[in-house]
Amino acid sequence: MFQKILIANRGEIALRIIRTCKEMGIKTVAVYSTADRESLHVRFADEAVCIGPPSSAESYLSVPKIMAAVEITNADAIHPGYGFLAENAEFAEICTEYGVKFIGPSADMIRKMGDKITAKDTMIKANVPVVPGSGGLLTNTPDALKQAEEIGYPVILKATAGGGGKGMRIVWDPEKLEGEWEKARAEAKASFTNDGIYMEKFIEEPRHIEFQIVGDQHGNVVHLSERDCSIQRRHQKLVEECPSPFMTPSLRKKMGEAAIAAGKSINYEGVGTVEFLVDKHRNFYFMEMNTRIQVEHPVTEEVIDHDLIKEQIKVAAGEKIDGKNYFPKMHAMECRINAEDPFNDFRPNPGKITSFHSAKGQGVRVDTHVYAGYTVPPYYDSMIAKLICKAQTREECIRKMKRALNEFIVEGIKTTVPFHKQLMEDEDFINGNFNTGFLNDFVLKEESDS
Ligand code: MV4
Repeated sequence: MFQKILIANRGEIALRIIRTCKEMGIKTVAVYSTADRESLHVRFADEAVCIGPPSSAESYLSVPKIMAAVEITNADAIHPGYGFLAENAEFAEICTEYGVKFIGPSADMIRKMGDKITAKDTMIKANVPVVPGSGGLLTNTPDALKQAEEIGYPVILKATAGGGGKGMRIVWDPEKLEGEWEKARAEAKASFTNDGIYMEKFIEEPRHIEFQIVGDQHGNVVHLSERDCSIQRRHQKLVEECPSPFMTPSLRKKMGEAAIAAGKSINYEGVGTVEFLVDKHRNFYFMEMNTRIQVEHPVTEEVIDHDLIKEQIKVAAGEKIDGKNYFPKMHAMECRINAEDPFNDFRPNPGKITSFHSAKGQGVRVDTHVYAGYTVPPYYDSMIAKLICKAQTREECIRKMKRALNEFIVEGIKTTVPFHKQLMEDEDFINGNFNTGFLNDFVLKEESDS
């Protein structure tokens, strides 16, 4: 087992990782930018190293600075968390060259899933259903028009280097194809420096359902059931839950098998997430695979009663997993509390938190790095807390979430709490009647002062 883990991240996830390390008897090293001096991850780690100014590029994304911190503290493993360097294949490679274990899959696995055309080809070979489409890169307009004709409109153009919605364009008729491809290419070039675009059938009103998987170094891959992440806005998830209200035992069996096949096809090591689009007929299609721990991992932890960070560290150290799939014993739901103004287009709203009272009580979990007096810096993402509730049924879980949201008090900055309160009262949400388009039509009511 590792002696000392350096956490190459900040915020709630850094704290989350430190907690598990302590329980496992592993020493921890925090790294921080000058904007994060007062952060709890810095206080709770055994050691902390300042790695630069607020800008991510010069701190949390700086490989030389992180490797220097490894050098001076003698850490034998690096946990990348999510975001920042978590899916950077070059970083994983450099860790290996340095003789420090990157807690996650190999550079090769990250690369295979990072390029979306390669990922799709890999899934086709593994018999995992993918969205109908040509698969290959678009090369010229006549050929693109021919492909679209074969697939049938509407089609969607996606960047092969993309993911998470960047560089996507929907095309409804042939006249628009050339222009939209042009725009997709420009967007992809600016975001990823790779302007490769591919085409697939546009699935209308899909649900986003993802499967948590774990693979060990001995070739075992299991799934830990699904999370429904359909409640999102501009590709930012706001609520995730397990079980999905749309799930059935037979669909879970089929999707779980597909997720395992996806993992096995690349000999996957670590925790990972296989994302699927699910249409109204319960056809499912591989969308992408995330080769990291995700923000919403607590939803799975609560329903299966296991620590996923601990599993991640154990498989990174070479331990075998037990080879069983896990199924939800409870219902769990997570609301992301962001420092954003939901009444003003979810504009980021950093600043000083003057008072903070977390929700508490049976079945309530809050993962957060903030406290009264903490200043949310403007440089990083705006999530300040994750409120996770669990109960025997979805109905009870929503009741508990409403109760917890009502006692969750954050003053000094605006947050997404009022949005979540209204969502929990929405009839379609309560009935599980939603897809990824749900928030496009969701109208927030102005708050009364009562
Ligand atoms: C799609 C799609 C419909 N059809 N692909 C969005 C993020 C990126 N991972 C892929 N995404 C989508 N791909 C086909 N062929 C609809 C989306 C999509 C979406 C997917 C999951 C969650 C929210 C979404 C919101 C809009 C569009």
